Amino acid sequence: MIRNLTVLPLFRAACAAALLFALPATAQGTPPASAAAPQAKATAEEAKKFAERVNADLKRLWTRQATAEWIKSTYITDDTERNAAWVNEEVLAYMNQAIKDSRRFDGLKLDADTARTIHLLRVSSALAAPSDTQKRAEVAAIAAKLEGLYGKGKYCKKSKDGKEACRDLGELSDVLAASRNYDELLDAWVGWHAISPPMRPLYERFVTLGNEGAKEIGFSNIGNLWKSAYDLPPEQFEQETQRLWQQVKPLYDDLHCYVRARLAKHYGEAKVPAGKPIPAHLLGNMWAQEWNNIYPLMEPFPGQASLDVSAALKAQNYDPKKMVQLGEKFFTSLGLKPLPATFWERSQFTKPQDRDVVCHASAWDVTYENDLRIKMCIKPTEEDLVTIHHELGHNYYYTYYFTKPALYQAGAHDGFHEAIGDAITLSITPGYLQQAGLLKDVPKNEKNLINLQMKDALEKVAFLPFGLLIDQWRWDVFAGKTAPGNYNKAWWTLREKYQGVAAPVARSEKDFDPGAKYHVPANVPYTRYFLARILQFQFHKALCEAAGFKGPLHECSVYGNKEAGKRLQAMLEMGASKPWPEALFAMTGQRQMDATPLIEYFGPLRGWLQEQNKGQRCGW
Ligand code: X8Z
Ligand code: ZN
Repeated sequence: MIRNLTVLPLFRAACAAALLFALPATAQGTPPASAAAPQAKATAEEAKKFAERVNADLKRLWTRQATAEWIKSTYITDDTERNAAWVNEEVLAYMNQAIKDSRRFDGLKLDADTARTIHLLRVSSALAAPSDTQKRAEVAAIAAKLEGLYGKGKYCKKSKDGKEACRDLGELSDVLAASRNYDELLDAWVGWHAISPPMRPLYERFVTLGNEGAKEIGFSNIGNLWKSAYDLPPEQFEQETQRLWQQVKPLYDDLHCYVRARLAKHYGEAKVPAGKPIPAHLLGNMWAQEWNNIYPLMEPFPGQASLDVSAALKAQNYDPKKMVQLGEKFFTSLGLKPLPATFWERSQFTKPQDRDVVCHASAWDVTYENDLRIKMCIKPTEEDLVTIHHELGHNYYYTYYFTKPALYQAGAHDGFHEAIGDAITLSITPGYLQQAGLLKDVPKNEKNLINLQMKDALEKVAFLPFGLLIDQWRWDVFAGKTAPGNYNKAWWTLREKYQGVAAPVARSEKDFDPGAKYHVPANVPYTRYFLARILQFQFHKALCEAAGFKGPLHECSVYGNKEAGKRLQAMLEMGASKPWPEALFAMTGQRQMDATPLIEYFGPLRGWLQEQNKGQRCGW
């Protein structure tokens, strides 16, 4: 379910079925308005009514969709998959028809809300389906199947005693995070990447059918539909992403150079050669997207105060609920409201033992009426504590806009939604953690600062190229620039180009490595996370200013500050009602996304990295 931007697979908003009452006469397989009998000239007044009806229909449909998706994601079976696919079919049918019907109002002078609603209707879904009933059913079934394959993915192998043991993504990720043994890491990496080849033919068909659907509603392909959701022409949006990448690339390059040199010390120059991409399985994460798990190998000044929050969580027997409560406390300290009681009753915090579920974290408002939940498989680690804040950021967006019409129940753009919780985690300073009892005293000195910044950069800066490249790959796939026969090759070309990482063993077109990353089989657009990594620093700076903080950005924590809370709440309440530059302006006083605050935040580390890298052969 992707309503939430966090994870609805198909849609940016959950959806579902009550088509029968849906749109005028046309919903559900009947011919589009343009093909029907000639209609009287449309009026602005009709457009307004149309927009109101669409919002009401979508709220009902999306609630059904989210309900089916929640059940499926927390209990993967053939039945729950089929059930979700059915509902998705209905939503897809509704969307296709409603968008076509909205064309009647093209060229009319509409009031701002009606115009925005119609625009959002056209771009708010991450998938479009053809109006052909069979094809629509097929694309919905494929979508459910793809996510199911991912959710059920396991790596099984026989041990020496002949017994077969299987490990899921959580267990394999633990190996990637903790092991420092090259071959053991390789085994876990290769094992997980064996789940996705069966997805390949499904994905290929998914692309064909999705593109057909996109064309019917006026987009050249699904990638262009996605790129059109940023209040900019799609080409200009693409340029924006490149502009932002150019702002941060030099910092990424410095980090990459340092990390590679340190890895070479541990694994040997032969395995990690200078001037070459880093093998993708050595960076502490299945996709090499965030590198904080290898902090112990990277620690600039060993022997300083411990920054090991995971150890503290374990030592203090933090259970998942207590971790979520700690997250909630940050938000309420800003003066935001507590989570509703139903959140605690309905969320999935831990992995059920008796069934397959989608463990990939997500946040939901199932009924679009403050029915907030998170779905996670929480472990007592710092990584999961950060993810909890991320998910709660989504929930706090939901809770402040749920009274708005359905199409306004979304972020200013999807990157905003992803950035809220992350902006809050930037306030999780050692001082805050100390007060929460999760760190001992971390004296303020240069060494501790560089250690801390290294840890942050391994998470935040390392992610940037990965956040960008997933959709570079999909945009090209949807546009037909990357043919199915080149899916895997194109993937590794981009991973090398942007991240400077390489596949650790030879890959071929028998593999389908993009499918081993959740958002590809789940069809969740990914550029949002790239934008969020940048926006969160802009938000953090704005919140710090609202709080009256004076001092370097990396020292600021807005914990407990009601002024910062007010500033945040004002933006959350806007939902998607205004083009995003206005929401950004309300929060930061700027109308452009800008990576300067990110660069500013990492100022101290940057200088230190450049010193370390002197004489190194950087780049790849
Ligand atoms: O998918 C997520 C969230 C849910 S919206 C857990 N994230 C991306 C990922 O895991 O790949 C957050 C960071 C990037
Ligand atoms: Zn998210």
